[in-house]
Amino acid sequence: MSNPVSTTLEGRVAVIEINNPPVNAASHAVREGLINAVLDADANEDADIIVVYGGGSTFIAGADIKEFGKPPQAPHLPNLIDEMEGISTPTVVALHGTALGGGLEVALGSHYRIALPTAKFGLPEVNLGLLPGAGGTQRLPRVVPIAKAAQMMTTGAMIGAQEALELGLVDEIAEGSDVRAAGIAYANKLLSEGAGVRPTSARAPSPVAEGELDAIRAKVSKAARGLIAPLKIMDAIEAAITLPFADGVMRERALFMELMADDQRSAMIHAFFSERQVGKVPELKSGTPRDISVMGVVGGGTMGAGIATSALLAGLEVTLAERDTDAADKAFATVVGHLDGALKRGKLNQKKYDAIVGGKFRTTTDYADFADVDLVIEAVFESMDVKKDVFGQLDKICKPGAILASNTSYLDIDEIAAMTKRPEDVIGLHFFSPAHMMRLLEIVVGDKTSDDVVASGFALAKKMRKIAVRSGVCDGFIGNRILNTYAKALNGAVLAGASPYDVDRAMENFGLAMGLFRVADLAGLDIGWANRKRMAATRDPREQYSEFHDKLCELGRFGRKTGRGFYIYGADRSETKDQEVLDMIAAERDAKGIAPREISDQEIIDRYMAAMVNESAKVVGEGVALRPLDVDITLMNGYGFPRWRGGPLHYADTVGIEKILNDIKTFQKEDDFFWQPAPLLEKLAAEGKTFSDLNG
Ligand code: 3H9
Repeated sequence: MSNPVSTTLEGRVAVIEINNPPVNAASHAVREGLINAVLDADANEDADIIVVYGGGSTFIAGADIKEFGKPPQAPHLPNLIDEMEGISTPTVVALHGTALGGGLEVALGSHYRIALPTAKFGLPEVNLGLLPGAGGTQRLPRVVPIAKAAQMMTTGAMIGAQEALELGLVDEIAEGSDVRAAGIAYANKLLSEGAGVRPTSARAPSPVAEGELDAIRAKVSKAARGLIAPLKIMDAIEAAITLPFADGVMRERALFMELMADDQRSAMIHAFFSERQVGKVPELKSGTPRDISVMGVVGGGTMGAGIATSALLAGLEVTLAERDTDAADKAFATVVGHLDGALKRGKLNQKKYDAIVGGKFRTTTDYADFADVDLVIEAVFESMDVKKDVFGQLDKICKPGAILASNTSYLDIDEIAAMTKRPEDVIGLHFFSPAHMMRLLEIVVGDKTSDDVVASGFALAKKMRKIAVRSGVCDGFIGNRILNTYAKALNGAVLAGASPYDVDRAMENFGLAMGLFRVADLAGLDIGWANRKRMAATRDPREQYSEFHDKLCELGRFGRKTGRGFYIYGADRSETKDQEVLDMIAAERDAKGIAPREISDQEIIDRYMAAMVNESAKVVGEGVALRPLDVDITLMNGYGFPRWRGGPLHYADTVGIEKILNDIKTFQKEDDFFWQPAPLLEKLAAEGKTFSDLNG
């Protein structure tokens, strides 16, 4: 392999360029090339100072994640950085793009740092279940205040050049956009000032006030929710404060190796690569995205307003239709409310905000205003008849080539498309609520949807900064179909003896932010009720149907919005369990002749996971999801499945497919209609294969 690191001499400055596209990851070849280049420059009598920079669009964006899990090859990054720091020739890094992880650690090991104004810095290892393992946990607390170091490392958040300058993380911000020239100019300036080496490791750690570290640790522990890396990072920071540098580095190493060996690390790296893989779908090779700059939205409820906001934030022009002026005004106010929030959070600047409220966003009561839109998305009531009517009208009004999209979360896109004379232009774009916040977007491809339209959907998702997952047509698509199945399994656990509160506790301890019943209360119990009514006529009589959700709805208990659901909600945002709910469930058990038994939290999770993995395997086996990773991304980004567990199918690989299959067979004894193993699950078990083998 050719050397990705090259050196040129500019006067007395040895200029070292790293060239390992796309992100200059510190692969083995980069590490080897860099250490050789630095040592050669140090030995070169014609070089008085060294500049290191990244070729292309960025400095080093971190260690090469693809090498993780393989036997490590010397030179190792921590040793390389120690050696760089220890040479007698002053070293400058010139930073642009994103100096992340191991890249920022290389910068911290250099004697001086200059950055372009657009450069960003971060130690995002925590997002991969890791800690900065090349001296970062020991050097950063010697440069920036302890609280800032902890925040950067435990959240992985990036900072900009100006903040880095104020913190002393960089010494200067350069003018212009030529990082190489900036590095050389700064090196010459340092030479003229007679600057010498300035090892970070020789500096004292930033001061820490009495009790400060404990307070930070308590905050980090609360936010970690099952993730182990943040607290290990705190251990490493404590070592930076209390131990000599060399001992602190050894402690960092030991903690890093612990995390490296943990399942959380492989789960989060699976999540990282899957997020990049999920957008690679066959239609992108054959299809050409259409230009989408003007969008129509039908319906200004929670979903429609959220979708409109998301499109406006992405720079599109939006016309939203409602049935009358009052509803249109209300939708306008909702969207403006969202935009106000975005303005406050710095997601939108004043100029763009003014342009949006000043005309880029319009409401109407007449579909005729959709005549020139590039894409129109319907977000009306979830009823096939209503949707068919809307699509029939849109077909007549929208210009040729306009994309007609539905935000349905369950209904058959092919049946909707059949209402138009252009089924090839019809697609499902299933946003998640609140649509301007949630990152997931299911792109539902109908039988006749053209490749160009699919490619357009993915391009739109990118513009909106959404994670798009391709789904085939089935009831509920990937996400809601799987949700419905594990909800049935958990309702089954309740009928068998658990309480809804037991289920929520078990799920939350497993890592979800909210259990099934809390989520149902938040979303509104009437949504599931309407859906169950829709399905009632086709429900198999062999299904064990739990009635307690419907009973609550019949009492007008729709969840949070009515103050009562599975929980009772107080005006002070309090939430209490309700004996009435437990009595109602007990009555249902009596009526069904079920003698309740003790259900452990472990059994609740086993049921939840077995049902979820089994349905996921059906979704993959039937081709509704392209690959197991598409399911994992959907559940992690739309249904609160903990990222550090890597999604249900990564989880299945981790605990073993045999274990899942055995659980299904155990539960089958109780209800052999519901618990039928997916053919794909049985096939993988028989062949000794994993879901990961199907990810390609
Ligand atoms: C670390 O440094 C550990 C050390 O502390 C200790 C070591 C001892 N390696 O995201 P994009 C690929 S841990 C390998 O689409 P963007 C990526 O998969 C590391 N590959 O671009 C994709 O490939 P493909 C700490 C990597 O412009 C392509 O590059 N660092 C790596 O939207 C483009 O990526 C991090 O965690 C990598 N490190 O965003 C940073 N990074 O084209 C992780 C990217 O085949 N990276 N690739 O799909 C990022 O956050 C973003 O990629 C970045 C660019 C912001 C850099």
